[in-house]
Amino acid sequence: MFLLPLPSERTSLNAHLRSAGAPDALRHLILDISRAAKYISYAIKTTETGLSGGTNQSGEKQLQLDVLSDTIVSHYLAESGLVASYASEEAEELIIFSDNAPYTVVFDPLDGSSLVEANFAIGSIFGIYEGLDCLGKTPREQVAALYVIYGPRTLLVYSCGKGVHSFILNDVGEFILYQEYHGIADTAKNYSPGNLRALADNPAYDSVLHDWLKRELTLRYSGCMVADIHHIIAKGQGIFTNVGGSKYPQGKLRLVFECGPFAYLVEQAGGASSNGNVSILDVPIENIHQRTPVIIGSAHEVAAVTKALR
Ligand code: AFP
Repeated sequence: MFLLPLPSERTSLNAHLRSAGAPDALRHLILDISRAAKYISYAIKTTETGLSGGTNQSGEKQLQLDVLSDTIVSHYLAESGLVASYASEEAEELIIFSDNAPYTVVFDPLDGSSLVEANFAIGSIFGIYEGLDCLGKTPREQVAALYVIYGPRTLLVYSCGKGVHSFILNDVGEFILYQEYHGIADTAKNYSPGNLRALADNPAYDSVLHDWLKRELTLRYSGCMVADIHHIIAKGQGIFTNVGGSKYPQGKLRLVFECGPFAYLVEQAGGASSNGNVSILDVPIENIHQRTPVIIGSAHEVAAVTKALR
């Protein structure tokens, strides 16, 4: 019995990108990234003891999954012929491929990799810029952003500036449309407070947390930014924070690989983002590994938290 919808009865990622008016080169690049994500999804499911590096049951040495994911993405970016350079969370420097390809890709190949052993949801994050580099630009200049969440199901969520849309990986290895035009309400009912170690020396953050507790918002925090922001996008409301304290004065998260792509997606869905002063989308990229405080999600809550943290 054929249980999958026939190809003509569903919208593929390719068809959706086409109907969203993505330029051909950008469409091909996003499709190549989605191919890398399928391999990562497969690697997560099939890797045995090598989740954090080691040897499998046959005694073969395995790469750590985050290193393996980085290698997979790098391979597909090179193969696309569309990438001038890329910046990966796993590499110190920008990697240059060519000076006559149209895009720069920034990515975290496996965010939340420390959670793999616990079998929590993890993900990959991507931002796409035009041109040879992202330095000196701001995340607002991204022409697309996407993430893939590897949970009980594998979903890909993208925006190329015309709303935020999600796709589910089906049994024959194709991403098919799951939901179009995700929206984020102004008011949050869920909260996801990161870097709580900062409470000890950031009294304003401590009072924000107590305000959430007093107002009986619901805690939803997994420790993987992809899963925690996906929760906001899937539920259509929520607030996520990761702000500074003595251990991480700028918070723990990176502007280029994590906060920038998510700010693009969340603002596309009608939410807001802030580094405490301006939208994350307007923070200049001075170095590819720079960290930034981040307050992101439902617009009213982002404004209230930003004010309380000043
Ligand atoms: P790993 O990739 O090392 O697991 O870190 C995940 C992460 O960068 C991000 O996904 C989480 O939001 C953040 O760390 C969790 O940080 P806290 O431990 O400060 O909550």
